[in-house]
Amino acid sequence: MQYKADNSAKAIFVNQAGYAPDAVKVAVMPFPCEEFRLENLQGEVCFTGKARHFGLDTNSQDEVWQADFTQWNQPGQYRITACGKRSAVFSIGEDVYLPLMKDITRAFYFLRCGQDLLPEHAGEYCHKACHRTRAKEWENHDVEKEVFGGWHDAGDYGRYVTAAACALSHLLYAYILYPEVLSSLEMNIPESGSAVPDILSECRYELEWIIKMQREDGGAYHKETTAQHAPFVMPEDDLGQLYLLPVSSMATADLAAICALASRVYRPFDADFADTLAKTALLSYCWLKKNPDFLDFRNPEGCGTGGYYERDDYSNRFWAAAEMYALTGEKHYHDDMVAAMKKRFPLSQLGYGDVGGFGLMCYIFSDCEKDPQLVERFKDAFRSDAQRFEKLMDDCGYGAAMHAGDYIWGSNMVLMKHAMTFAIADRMDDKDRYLPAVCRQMDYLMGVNPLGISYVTGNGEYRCNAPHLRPSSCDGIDECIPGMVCGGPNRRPADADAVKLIPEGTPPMKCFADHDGCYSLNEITIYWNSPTVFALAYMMSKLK
Ligand code: 9MR
Ligand code: ZN
Repeated sequence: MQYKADNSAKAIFVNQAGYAPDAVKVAVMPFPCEEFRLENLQGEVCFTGKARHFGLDTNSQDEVWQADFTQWNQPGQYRITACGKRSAVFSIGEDVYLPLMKDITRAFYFLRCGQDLLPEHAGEYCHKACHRTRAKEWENHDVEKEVFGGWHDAGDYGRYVTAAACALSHLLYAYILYPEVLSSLEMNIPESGSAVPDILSECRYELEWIIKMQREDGGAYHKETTAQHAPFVMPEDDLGQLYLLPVSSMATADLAAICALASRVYRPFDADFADTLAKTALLSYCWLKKNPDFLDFRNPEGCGTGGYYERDDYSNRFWAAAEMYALTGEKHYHDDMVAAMKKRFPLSQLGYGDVGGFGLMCYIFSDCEKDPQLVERFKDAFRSDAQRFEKLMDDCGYGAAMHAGDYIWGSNMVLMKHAMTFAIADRMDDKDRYLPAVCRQMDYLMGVNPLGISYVTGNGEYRCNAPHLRPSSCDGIDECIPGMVCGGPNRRPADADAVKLIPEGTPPMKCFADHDGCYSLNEITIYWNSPTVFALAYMMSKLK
């Protein structure tokens, strides 16, 4: 299945999810143009403006012109036209981002494992429960455990603790910082209608699974997968033996951290669950204290599923100590946090491979007793990142805060993590300075990019529709499950189809194909959706 986004005649690139009336609005054109027009769907010209010649954009090798129509804030449906070319249709309006938010949060529901997805929630994408058999310890097949549940990680059916903790952290912090957006969000999931916000019910589905990934001694299995990735079959037809792969210190620390954080979040809704989470966090934390050395994870021979390798566990231990301190206020965790920090600083990353930024956020935003100097240091780490990213954005014709080296496997996560950094910097300093920067990162994701493609399935006129996502390749339905954030351009294509499709020398921003074989370009994962939820929640909290 390959979907061709025919944007050749429509080389004016806009955010296809639309613009809030007050948002910055910049369309991009890779052709010379002096004047542009904003037209409604009757073809009436509502606004005209002069295009700005940006010059050569390095990472796309396009010479680009920018059409700024920020001034126009009347609700409606429009296209930008110039020199006989036109953009996709887009809307300006209040709540324009709500359908996108619903889709990118419901994406997690669609990835649920171990449960029937019912037509009333999943529509035509309903399917039977999958992966409910007991998993064997890889190293000792006599030990079996019931560990079903959680979200499929991505286009594959594996479930991985560090990836899960990272996605949950993006989502729970988004909830903590932007409750006005997320607590009332209706997601139409089985738990909808209860007193608990839907987003928290969805996260709980993953948390219940992560708790099961804890071994009796507190260590966390790194992942639960079959030995190799499944062929392209529906999840319920993937009947391979499930394994629990060995404990790692990264998984254990991330499990402690996320359970401690969740314990704080769920306390007002369910004290018993909050207690269970706190107990789980403590047990894993004790394991970390007893096992102070880095316990690495590498795929054992015979196992070919995702590795989620990390070079050390400093950031993970730092995050765990920070969350335990925020949960309990006990000083010894503070000491641990400071000790872990000395091993590597700054720790402002927000991804699965380096989770230090979650520790910084935890300390900055929690109300436990804090060392003011440390708070400033932590804030400065985000502030200096944000300044650096802003410069990258200004140097990019498409407004992406990315340098050439950022176009890696899952580059859209880098983009959304940078959007998160802007949002965090604003929150710390109580300003809206970076609001336009966050909007422009979202614009790139939703179509203001040299391919003119929306990287979110089901959203936008010219959108990705053939991601590497097993159910969508097997379900016989033309339209992909909506709301999935695709990985995006990768200047080092790493799968056979991508190597064939992307000619050598293609500029980084164009190393992409909407083809379900191209897992190094076009897969989806929980932790590419989650920072997008965070960034969009920030935008929705600021823009009416
Ligand atoms: O997101 C991961 C990316 O950063 C790595 O470069 C890549 C190769 O190791 O793996 C990605 O993670 C994949 C995981 O290993 C298995 N599930 C699908 C993930 C997304 O492609
Ligand atoms: Zn499953």
